[in-house]
Amino acid sequence: MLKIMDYSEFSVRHRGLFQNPEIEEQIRRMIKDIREKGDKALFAYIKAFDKADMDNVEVSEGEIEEAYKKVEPDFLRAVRKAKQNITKYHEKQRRNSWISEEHDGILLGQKITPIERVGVYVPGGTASYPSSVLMTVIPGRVAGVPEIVMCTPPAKDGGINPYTLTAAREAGVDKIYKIGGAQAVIAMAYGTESVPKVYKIFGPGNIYVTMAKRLVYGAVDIDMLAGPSEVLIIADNKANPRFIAADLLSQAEHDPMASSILITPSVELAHKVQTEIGSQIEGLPRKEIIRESLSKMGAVLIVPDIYRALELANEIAPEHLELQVEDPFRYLGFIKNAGAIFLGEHSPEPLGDYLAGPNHVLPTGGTARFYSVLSVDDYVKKSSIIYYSRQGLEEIGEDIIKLAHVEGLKAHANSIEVRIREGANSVEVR
Ligand code: HSO
Ligand code: ZN
Repeated sequence: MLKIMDYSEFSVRHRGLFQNPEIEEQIRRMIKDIREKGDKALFAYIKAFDKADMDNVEVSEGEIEEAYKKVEPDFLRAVRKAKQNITKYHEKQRRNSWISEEHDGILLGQKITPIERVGVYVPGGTASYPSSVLMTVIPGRVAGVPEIVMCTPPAKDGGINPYTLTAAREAGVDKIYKIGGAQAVIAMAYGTESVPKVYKIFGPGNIYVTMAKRLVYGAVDIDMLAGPSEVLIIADNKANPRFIAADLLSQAEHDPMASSILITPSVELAHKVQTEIGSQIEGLPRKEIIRESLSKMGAVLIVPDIYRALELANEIAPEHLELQVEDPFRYLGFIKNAGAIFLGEHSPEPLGDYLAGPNHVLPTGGTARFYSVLSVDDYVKKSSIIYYSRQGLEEIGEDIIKLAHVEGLKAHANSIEVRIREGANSVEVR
């Protein structure tokens, strides 16, 4: 099910964005509808797709209290521990505004302002992960975002997964709406009578949600377009095949299109991992998904040495990269493209999914070449601050005027001239 091959036989699969003109057209129509008719259109979509009680899309305090009664105490304990670690890690990312004095009374700086209101989408069903609620909400709280709203689809009985609800409350979500799918994204992007407009939308979702995020981008910002999970493990001959098999299986269980790849110079290890996978998979409830994922997207690649493995990893640019090799820190400098890097045999990928502290929202599909892991930076804006004294402006004024003239922008030049040239242009100088 997991093919062993020489690395030269492997070509990086195209993992580009899913294109679907029909879905795109459908979502465009929904956008037009909800923008024009607000709640009236939104409620019609909720009725059609979410089957929820339309008079009341906002989750009440009572529902949250009920959810707390349903979840196990050790779930809450784990969520609180995760919250602590995630908060602590993200606090280190917080940037301060700064202002610095140049010469001649010139002050330059950068002001950091949290985005005023953000929206988080949380999928329903089996892909409803409380851990993703924490990962998308906590960095916003750390950044100082004043208002965080969340949308998640209700179950058939109109209720919401109690794990999602309690995780949302623990993470600090202000308002929760029972809306799923593309209509949730569109409502948050444009605002309706019952859903406030947000300025940025975070969180994963199915193809409809992802397409809606793509199409509302510009009207609002979005975090990124999430694709199926990926893990790439680089291992040497001393690595533990049981650990490696377990980690490959862990990502494969996410999605039939998830990709789990092992790269190693050791043919012996490759065979041991294959055997381990065969025995470990038997105990896994999602083995059908895993089988499909491993046979379609999985591979074991044999390379001449670890350096060739690292080159290949840079080419693939995986979401998660594990280095199960001796002295993994040695290779850190060679890694250019990876969303998250896990070092050593006791740092498995699921550690990062839940509790280590760093974010688990990561670039997929090779986008680790240019995108970063979700961070506090994604929840703030930066404004530049400029203060010049007259003397400071005089010193560089002629250069500005020159550049303005070259660009054919006389009014730009004038704005400087009226300040530094007495009586210039007969505009009154204050
Ligand atoms: N590994 C996923 C995140 C996740 N795993 C959530 C479990 N829960 C991101 O690729
Ligand atoms: Zn995972």
